[in-house]
Amino acid sequence: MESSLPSTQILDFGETAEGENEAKSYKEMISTFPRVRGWSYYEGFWYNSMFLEGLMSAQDNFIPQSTDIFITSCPKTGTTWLKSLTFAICTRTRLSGSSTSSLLTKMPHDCVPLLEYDLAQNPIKRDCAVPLVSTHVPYSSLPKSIVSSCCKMIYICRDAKDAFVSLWYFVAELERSRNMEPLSLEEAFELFCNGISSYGPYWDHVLGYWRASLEFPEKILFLTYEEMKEDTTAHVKKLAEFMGCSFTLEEEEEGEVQKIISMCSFEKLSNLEVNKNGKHRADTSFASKNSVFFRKGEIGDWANNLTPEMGARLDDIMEQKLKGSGLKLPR
Ligand code: PAP
Repeated sequence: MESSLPSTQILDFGETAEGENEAKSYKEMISTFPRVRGWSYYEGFWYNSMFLEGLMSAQDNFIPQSTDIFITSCPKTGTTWLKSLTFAICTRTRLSGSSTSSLLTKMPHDCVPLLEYDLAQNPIKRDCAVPLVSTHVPYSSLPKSIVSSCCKMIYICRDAKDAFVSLWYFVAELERSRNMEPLSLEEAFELFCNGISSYGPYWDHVLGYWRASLEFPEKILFLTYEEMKEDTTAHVKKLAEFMGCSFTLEEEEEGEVQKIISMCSFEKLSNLEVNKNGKHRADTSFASKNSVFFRKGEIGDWANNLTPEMGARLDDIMEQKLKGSGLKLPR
C-alpha cells in the first residue's frame, strides 16, 4: 500500500474547473458509500477515500499506452520488490557505460507511477519510455480501458498472514508519524478476517487476478512472493520473457540477471541513502519515510506477531475462500 491517508485528504485533480468539479462529485459519491473506520466500500472492496477518488477518476479517464505493463498487487505483498525488478529489467538496455539505474537514487515507488494516484487523470506526466504502471486496484474494478486493451499485467501475492502483519506494521508506523493512535494488532486482525482492509477482502483480490490469469494466461502473469524468493533467478528471467525483453545469451553470460537481482535485493535497496532517509511524496501532507517500505523482507514473520490460533484462523479462512479455485497460496 502506498500510504495510509487521512480520509479528508483532497486529491489534486488539476487546476481546471472541470477537474475540480469532477473531484467534488467523486467526493460526494464516496460520502454516500458504506464506511468502516477510514475505508469506504465500493464495488465489493474497501478503499481509503483518497485512492478511491483516484480510482473513480481513472475508471472515467485513464487510457493506457498499448505498450503498458501493469504491476498489480494487494498492498504489502511484494510490490516494491516487483516494481524494482521490472523497472531494472526493462530499463537495462538504456543504461550504458557510466549511466546508473534510477533505482539507486529514487525509491521504487517513485520510478513506477501508481494508477490511482499518479495517473488518475489523463493527460499525465510520466516517462513514456518506461512502460510500467502499478496499481492495487482489484481486477474487477480496473478501468475498462485497461481490461479491454492488450496490455499485460503481472500480479504478485503472498501468504495472507505475512501480508496482514506487514500491513499492520506499515499502517501503525504511518499513523504514529501523524500522531494518530494506531489500531491494535487484534482489532486490525479482526477487521482483516472480516475482509476489511485496504483494497480488501484480501482473498477476493487474489482470486480476481487468479481467475483472470487462468482465462488470459498470455496477458496476466500470476506470481507469489514466496516463489520469487525461492528461485529469484528463474523468476527474473520469466519476468523478462513475459515483458518481451528476454535476456540474451550474452547478457546471461555477463551476469546481467544476477546484477539486477542484487541491485533489487532487500539488503541493497534498504541500505541506499534514498531509502534510508528519503521521503515518499515529500511535498504532500501525507508524506512517508521511504524506509517504511522496507521492514524485514522475510517469509514467515507472522509467527513472531500472531498467535498460532490467529494464524490457523486466517489459514482456514483463506482455504475456504480459495476452495475450488485451483489456487493454493503458500502458508
Ligand atoms: P506496498 O504495497 O506498500 O507497495 P509492498 O512492497 O507490496 O508494499 O510490501 C512491503 C513488503 O515487501 C515488506 O515486507 P515485510 O513487512 O514483511 O518486511 C517489505 O519489507 C518487503 N520488501 C520491500 N522491498 C523488498 C525487496 N527488495 N525484496 C524483498 N522484500 C521486500
